[in-house]
Amino acid sequence: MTSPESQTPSRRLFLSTSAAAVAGVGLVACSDKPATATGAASAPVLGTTGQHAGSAHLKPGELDTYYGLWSGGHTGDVRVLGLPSGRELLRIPCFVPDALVGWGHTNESKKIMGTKADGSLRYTVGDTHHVHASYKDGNYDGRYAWVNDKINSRVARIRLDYFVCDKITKLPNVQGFHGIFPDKRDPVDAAVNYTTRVFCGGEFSIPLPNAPIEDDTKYRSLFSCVDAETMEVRWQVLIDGNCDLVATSYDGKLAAANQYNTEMGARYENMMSAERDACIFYNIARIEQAVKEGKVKTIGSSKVPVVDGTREANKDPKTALVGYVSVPKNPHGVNASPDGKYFICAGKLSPTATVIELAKVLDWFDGKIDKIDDTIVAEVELGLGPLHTAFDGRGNAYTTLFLDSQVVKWNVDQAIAFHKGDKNAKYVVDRIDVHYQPGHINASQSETVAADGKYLCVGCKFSKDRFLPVGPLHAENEQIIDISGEKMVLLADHPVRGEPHDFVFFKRELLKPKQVYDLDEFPLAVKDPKDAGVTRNGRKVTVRMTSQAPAFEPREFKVRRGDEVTLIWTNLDKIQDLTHGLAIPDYNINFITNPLETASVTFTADQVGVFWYYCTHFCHALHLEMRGRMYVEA
Ligand code: RUQ
Ligand code: CUA
Ligand code: CA
Repeated sequence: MTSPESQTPSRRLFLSTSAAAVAGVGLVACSDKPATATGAASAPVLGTTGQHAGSAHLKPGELDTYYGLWSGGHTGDVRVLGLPSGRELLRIPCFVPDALVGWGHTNESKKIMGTKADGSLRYTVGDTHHVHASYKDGNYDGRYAWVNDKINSRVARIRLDYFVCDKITKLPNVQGFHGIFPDKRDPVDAAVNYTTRVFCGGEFSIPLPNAPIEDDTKYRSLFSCVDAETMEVRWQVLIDGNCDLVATSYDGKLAAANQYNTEMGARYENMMSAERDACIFYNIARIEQAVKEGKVKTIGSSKVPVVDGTREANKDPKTALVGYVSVPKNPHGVNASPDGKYFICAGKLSPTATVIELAKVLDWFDGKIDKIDDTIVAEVELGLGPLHTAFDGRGNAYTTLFLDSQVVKWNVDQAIAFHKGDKNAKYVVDRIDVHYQPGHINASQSETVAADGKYLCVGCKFSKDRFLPVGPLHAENEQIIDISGEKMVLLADHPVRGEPHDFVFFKRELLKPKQVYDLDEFPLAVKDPKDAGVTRNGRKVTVRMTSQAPAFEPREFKVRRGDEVTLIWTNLDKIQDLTHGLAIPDYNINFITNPLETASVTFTADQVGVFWYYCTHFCHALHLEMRGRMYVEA
């Protein structure tokens, strides 16, 4: 570890277990820095430097130039933001029911979310952390995005043509599914230049198969590979330590996860007892070969093939499926530089960032390098509590400093030169105060070959005094920073509903969203109002319904008490923005259909009377008049 006086204040000490225990509060809470920062950092405000890429303020009617995908945290959704304005455009429900669209209420969404034998939802809570999109030729291709659910170890796929979740997969034998990243191309077939796999890191170690065993030395974690198309789990790797964040290389050959718990401790004191932890590298082609050759086992009732990635089984680099690179104490975050050369692990409990050269990692797997730690080309001090890193495509990295409430901009080549011994190499370029305690960070197009170095978004975990107080629960503060010049310029604060976590943002041209559905997307579509009506099969009744503003078809229908009613509804309005809602009073039913969308609900007609079903989504001058009667006869 190197520590130049000129680049980092002397108070930046390596946090030992005892020091951190004493100052434990500093690791979880925040300093009481006032809004007007008096620290050493320069924090120019828009307009004072005149070197900004643009304003975060758009004129009425002006469109944003970037799409942003934000994970919603324990609201279980993904949000779509326009950047640089920071305006929220949509929430895409995934793991948690949503009242606006009826997610978790319609039969179609329940099927995606997963149900119990009685038809009710298996899970109604979620915890999304990381959202990443599919790649082609090193840039986003607008097909899919994926997001993790930490609580129940599920991965959701979002179709980026309709901005909807279309599949959810549960990872077997995994608890605390944290990091997720799609591959960027195939490791062997050069023709497959797009995402075909999604890698998922298991954070918590558990007995495998799970059983109430107290001896934590028997616990292990799994790293999982999910097929991007079928969403089936292809294989898993049993590892020592745990997985935190995940990164993938541009050639498809490597994936990595930082490990903060190489100690495999069950309590935090034990999790931070070692001075160094690791970044584990996965050799994807070798793992797939081992799976092909059947060098696998299975765990419990799961049929997913599991290969052995423990240290003991991977000592010989020439046959190793994985390699463990040592990095300082409890690292957090691993990010791939857009030039494809490096993965960077931030130190969290160490004030450093570690730069690992991927060509050297491949050399190690080829037996050309003896010690895997010789793949480290820099380990430099940045500040206190480094967490995540973004890139501008001009050789600079931007790392959040959680404890310092700062973003530090540093030059990767200079850091490598400094690490090599050039004490004149100035790698820290700039620092800026953020408000407060930043976690994730990302730059426009950051982890793509097209990193454009224009904007930086910072997810601040504490907003404290930045917004009007609204009681004890604070809005989070997402800040946007102009990084087009030498110095960073803070452009705007955006309050966001808790608790967004990670995000990516990219040029709007990369997406081609459709605003009207295709009727053929839905096998149950009622394509013509003439097909609307009631059919009965014993106590099972099917109501086929269509809508065209301002009327439902049929406008009334009869069922009998005790019938199991399935109502299938197609919105036949094919004009963009013409969404209708369908609510049935006292039956707990309310969902929408967008233009040419079909959705259905199933309920038991258990109350007798007249029930006015009505449109809940403002659609027409006669929106209030858009209603009909359901008669439930005794
Ligand atoms: S981790 S604040 Cu859940 Cu994304 Cu780093
Ligand atoms: Cu249809 Cu309002
Ligand atoms: Ca540790």
